[in-house]
Amino acid sequence: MTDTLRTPRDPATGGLDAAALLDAYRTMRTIRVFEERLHDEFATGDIPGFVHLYAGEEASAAGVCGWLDDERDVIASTHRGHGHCIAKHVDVKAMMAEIYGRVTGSCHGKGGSMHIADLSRGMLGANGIVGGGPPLVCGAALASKVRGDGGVAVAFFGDGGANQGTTLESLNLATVWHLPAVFIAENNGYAEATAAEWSVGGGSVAARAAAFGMPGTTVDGFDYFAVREAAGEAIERARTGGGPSLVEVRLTRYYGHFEGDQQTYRTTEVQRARAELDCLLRFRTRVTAAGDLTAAQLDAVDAEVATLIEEAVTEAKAAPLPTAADLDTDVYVTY
Ligand SMILES: Cc1ncc(C[n+]2csc(CCOP(=O)(O)OP(=O)(O)O)c2C)c(N)n1
Ligand SMILES: [Mg+2]
Repeated sequence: MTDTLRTPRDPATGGLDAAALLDAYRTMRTIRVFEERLHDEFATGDIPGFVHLYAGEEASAAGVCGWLDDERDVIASTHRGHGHCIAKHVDVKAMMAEIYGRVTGSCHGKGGSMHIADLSRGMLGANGIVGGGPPLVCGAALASKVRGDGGVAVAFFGDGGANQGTTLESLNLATVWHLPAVFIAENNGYAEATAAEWSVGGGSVAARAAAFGMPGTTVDGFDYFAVREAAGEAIERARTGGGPSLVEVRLTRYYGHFEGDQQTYRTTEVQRARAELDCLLRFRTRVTAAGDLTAAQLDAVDAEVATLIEEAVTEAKAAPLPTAADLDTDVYVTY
């Protein structure tokens, strides 16, 4: 039960081979470009509903989900869910179409940004209810435990979500039921405009783990390798019957709480984070300095991702909207 800032065991590149490193970079880069493009597209007025961007936080989704498989492991996400979806292999074009409200979307255009879900990838859903994910994860983890399939369920939530009763009840239940669950608190310093420094009693989400009898740790969320190591320990513990863990990932969101947020509550922190801490830049520096990947290999991923996102937007805009006849479908699950 520690609350120390972790550094990776292997100071270079986490012991990953070139293919795994490229995969991790591709995930983070896809999230970044997806979000930056959405930032631009939202400003045109073509996207319905609310959009909360995850840019800046990529190392968390990639560092955690890199340990999970699509069949037996599940995640529950938040209102800021695009990064989690991409890292859990939800189809990027279907996500874009969903955000545009098109029938080709992950949920046939009926969910939008905050309700993207894909059970075939173990993605239980983004969630408009702050603190809504942790109880779902307790249920999913219990199901895995009963089935004995070795599956792990992971809940992502924010510093604001960490103060919700549902999250604290879930931490308790996960311990009492000794569940294969992992709780990832993404502390980006704010819940809407409210500073975590003010609203998180005790100052540390990770320290709360001790009250529920589970390990808690805090990790630098700009460092992909540090997140990967901390999450790997927690996921391994869950998978091998060791019960739940809590990992607090400290990071910064690059855009406002929602698209349109004037951000009057902060000044230079984003500029500093982008220039000095950025997870993609740090990853690039680390892997090229270690000689594990070349700049050309990373540039090739950048080009591949740029094409994917361009196609995703073009195809989403060209896809049809749901019709009135679609209103009655997908409302209830039929067994
Ligand atoms: C139960 C509930 N209460 C309040 C809200 C309004 N709300 C939406 S996002 C948000 C802040 C969440 O902050 P945090 O959990 O830190 O996530 P972040 O936005 O920083 O990723 C609030 C209060 C909500 N959606 N659901
Ligand atoms: Mg927050």
